Amino acid sequence: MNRLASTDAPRANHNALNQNRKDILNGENGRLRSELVALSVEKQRVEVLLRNLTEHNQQLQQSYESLTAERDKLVARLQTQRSPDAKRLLCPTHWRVFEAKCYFVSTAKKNWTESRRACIAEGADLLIINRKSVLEILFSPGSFEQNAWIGLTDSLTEGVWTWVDGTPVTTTYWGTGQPNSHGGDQDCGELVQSELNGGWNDDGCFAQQLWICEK
Ligand SMILES: [Ca+2]
Ligand SMILES: [Ca+2]
Repeated sequence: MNRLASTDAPRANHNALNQNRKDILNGENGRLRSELVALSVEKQRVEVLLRNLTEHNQQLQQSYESLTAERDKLVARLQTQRSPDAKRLLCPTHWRVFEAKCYFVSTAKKNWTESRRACIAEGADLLIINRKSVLEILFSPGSFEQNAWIGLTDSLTEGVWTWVDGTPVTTTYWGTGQPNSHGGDQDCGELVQSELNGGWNDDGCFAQQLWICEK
């Protein structure tokens, strides 16, 4: 009996070991299955998220393209409005167009204050020359046969010249020896006729001259 018992003992141990291993494997299998189910659920969730993000991305792309097209249209419209041809239509008859602004040179003569009033009545003001191109191309020295008032004055403070819109005068085109406040009573600026080599002169505001409006 003892001999038999000693023979069966290893087999019993072996069976117990096998059972134990089976239990462990079953347990591991169950855990892996649960993990697989959880991963499948997570995969579906990520796929839905990816689909939503793709749709959102497409919507953003469409918005971007539509905004870009809208911007291009607005830029094109702005350029049309600024083009000389478009602006010409907006300037009154007998006004000249230059760099998207309207200019008027009178044929009548008035003093400086009355000249300015005439410009304002047209929704304009006396010419301000703060762009080199305006003086050098549009009203170049030598292009005038008669003097013409511009929006330049030192009537507020003698010797301090300002434009009619209140801006200081930075670049100047005074003729030789000007401004000289001749006779102590020259507070208004004019473009000088070509025979006198052009440029600017300070003149008595009461003088009757042509005038130039700008708007
Ligand atoms: Ca003066
Ligand atoms: Ca003068």
